[in-house]
Amino acid sequence: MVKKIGPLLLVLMILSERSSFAQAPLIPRPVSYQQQQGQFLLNAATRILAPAAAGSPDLLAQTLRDFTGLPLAATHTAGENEIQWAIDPSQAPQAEGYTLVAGPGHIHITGHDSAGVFYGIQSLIQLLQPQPEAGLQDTHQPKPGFTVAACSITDYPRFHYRGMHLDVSRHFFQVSAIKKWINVLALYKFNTFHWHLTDDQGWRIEIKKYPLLQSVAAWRQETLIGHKKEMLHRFDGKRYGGYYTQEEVKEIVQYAADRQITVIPEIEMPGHAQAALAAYPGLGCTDGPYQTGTYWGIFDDVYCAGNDSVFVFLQNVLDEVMTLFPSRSIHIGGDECPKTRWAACPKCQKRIKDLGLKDGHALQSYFVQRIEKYINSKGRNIIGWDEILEGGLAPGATVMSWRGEEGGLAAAQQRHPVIMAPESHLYFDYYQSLYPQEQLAAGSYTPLSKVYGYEPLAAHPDKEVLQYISGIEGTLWTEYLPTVSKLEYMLFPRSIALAELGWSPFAGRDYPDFLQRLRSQKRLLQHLTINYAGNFDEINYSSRPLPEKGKIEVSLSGSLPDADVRYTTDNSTPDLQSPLYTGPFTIQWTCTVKAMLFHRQKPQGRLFRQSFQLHKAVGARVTLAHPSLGRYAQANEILVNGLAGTDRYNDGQWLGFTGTDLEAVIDLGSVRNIRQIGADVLNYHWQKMWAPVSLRFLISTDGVSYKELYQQNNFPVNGINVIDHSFFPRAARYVKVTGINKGIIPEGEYGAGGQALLMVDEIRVD
Ligand code: TNX
Repeated sequence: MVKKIGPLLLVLMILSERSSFAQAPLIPRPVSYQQQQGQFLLNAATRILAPAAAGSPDLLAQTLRDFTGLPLAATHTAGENEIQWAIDPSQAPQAEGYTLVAGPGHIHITGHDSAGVFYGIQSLIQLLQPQPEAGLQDTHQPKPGFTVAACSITDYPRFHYRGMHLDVSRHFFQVSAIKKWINVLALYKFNTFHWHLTDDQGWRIEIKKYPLLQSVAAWRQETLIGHKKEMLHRFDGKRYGGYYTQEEVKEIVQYAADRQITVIPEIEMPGHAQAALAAYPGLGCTDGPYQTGTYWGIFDDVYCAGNDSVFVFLQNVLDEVMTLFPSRSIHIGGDECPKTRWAACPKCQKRIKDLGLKDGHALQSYFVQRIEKYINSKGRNIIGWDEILEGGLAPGATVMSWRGEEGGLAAAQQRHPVIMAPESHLYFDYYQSLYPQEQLAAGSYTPLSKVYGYEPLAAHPDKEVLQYISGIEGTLWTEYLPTVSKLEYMLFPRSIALAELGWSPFAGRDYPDFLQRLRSQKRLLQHLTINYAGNFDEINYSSRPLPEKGKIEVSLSGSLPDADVRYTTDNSTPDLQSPLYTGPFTIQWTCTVKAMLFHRQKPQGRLFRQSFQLHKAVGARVTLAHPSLGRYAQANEILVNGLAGTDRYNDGQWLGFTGTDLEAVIDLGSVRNIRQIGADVLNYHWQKMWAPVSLRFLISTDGVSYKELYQQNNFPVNGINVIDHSFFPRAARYVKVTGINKGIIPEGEYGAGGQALLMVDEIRVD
């Protein structure tokens, strides 16, 4: 056939083929998008033709009116300049799926169901391009209208559970803020809102039977200032709280349902219950008094598992909750429940004895199963954090895997539905940038690219197991997010990346392409007054030591198209006169690289800064007696790469040792004169990271007999301990650094009884 086509036609075909590859600026990326000739013009004369059966047509039409500011009158007859929608499962065969055809004069949206129609309209909103001089923002000007490039879309979701979680206990958000949140979730085709309503620091849902939940548990005396890791704790002295009335809850549930979102309530148990205990001390193991939590963490005071009136209380609470929330699933928490009080509680011990249970963990499982039976008896299922798996569950229970993916996989193997919400990739309370300018966050580092790179179905090779993974969820814990604007900053754009993971086929996943579409959505986010983090195009770097020369090669990169990077190494702030970055450059002494993006000669975003330490061990060979394993395993050489680990402890610079000691030997290559030695170790007990019991530095010229140079046994800093020791010059080729692991985490500390992590970085020799 190709032979018959003339060359000109072939060129035309290739061109049109190309344009059919052009991406729509849609997020999530649709299953298929074909661009066509022409465009639809949406203006004041455009009408809407929609049967009443296709969802709530008024709401859909109103959504379009709100976005465009155009009247968009309803019509009942087919004609020109119309947007039409309908439900037709034969045209859009997948649940929640839709087709959208836009051409000059008409837009047709066909949904498999009302959700499909709704999602077609969300796509249409994203496709609207304001005509010149009409901004979505300027509401006072008459609107000339919008264009939609002619196209044909077929679309449906990859996962049927696409969730976002919000903690309203640690900080409380008004109904209006929740509605705004739901609007944006809907725009990105999420279908589940997991509402974390109770925790130690506040009970946020009205329960009519228990008025003290409103007057006591909904309030705390004051709130911690700064990060929980900071010792001593400081407080703001201000009473804080609030709760949603049942009327407000109903309003939110309906508001979400209208937007195809199921709200799943979470009532935490048996742990994270201190606020409830403050109101009703009889629910605890001791008689209290308790007070609503004023700082963050895990509290020993939990619901008593030996006291039947606790179950009566929870069942009564759940009765009211189930009346308010029609969701099939009710989240009962189940995470982070210390067994300390149970161990000392006669009632709990009696229960253990009477039922022949093994220990506190079995008691937790008894607790969860008893509640599960109750919820099942009401025709509902439970969801719980992965701890609920320990001890066995009824078949319908869904496991939400947050401590990595292992819990989820174990649950899937037992044929439980699983939602992947691994803390490593989908916790949006973590930092999204390594720049020191970021505002306080919970810890750790989860950039947009890492979220986008998450693949829930890569967790296991067996398709049988994978079929139980029903979806994914991002979580937003709000310890450090007191305002809507900070909440949004953490959520966007990471939740938008998550939306694509949940909806779009894996095959087309492409980060640069996603970034391109994301940039084109900035206007929409601004229109919605979302305070998104615009730092995803910031400068990144990589570096590698050039050992022979005692130098480090530095590469800079930025994803912003058509932008220049200019940099300095003399501590000055880069300007238009500073060297233009054109490729990797070398540095040969300790310095800070500063860099700035310039777009059309104007600086963009924040100043990039990275310090490099050029010492004698940079690039040297490192041998470890015991390998670093697990989450903080890295190449040995990061110990001597000239870069120091930061307080974002998963920045890739720290080398972690669990269950073993540190014993590193650094070979300088030849005998050198040295007079200074050092290393960094991390004390973050709230992350199970413990400085070594002792750290020793030894030197040798032959690698056989070593002499001790320095030993340190005390690391007082809560955070990064910098050890530097100077001495009269000595000859050495080998430097040995040993650190004795703390071993088992002591009682009363986070992770007590488990293995401590010894975290070490940059070993400096000079
Ligand atoms: C762990 S994730 C928690 C929450 C905290 C969060 C902070 C989970 C089930 N429990 O209580 O808010 O870490 O990142």
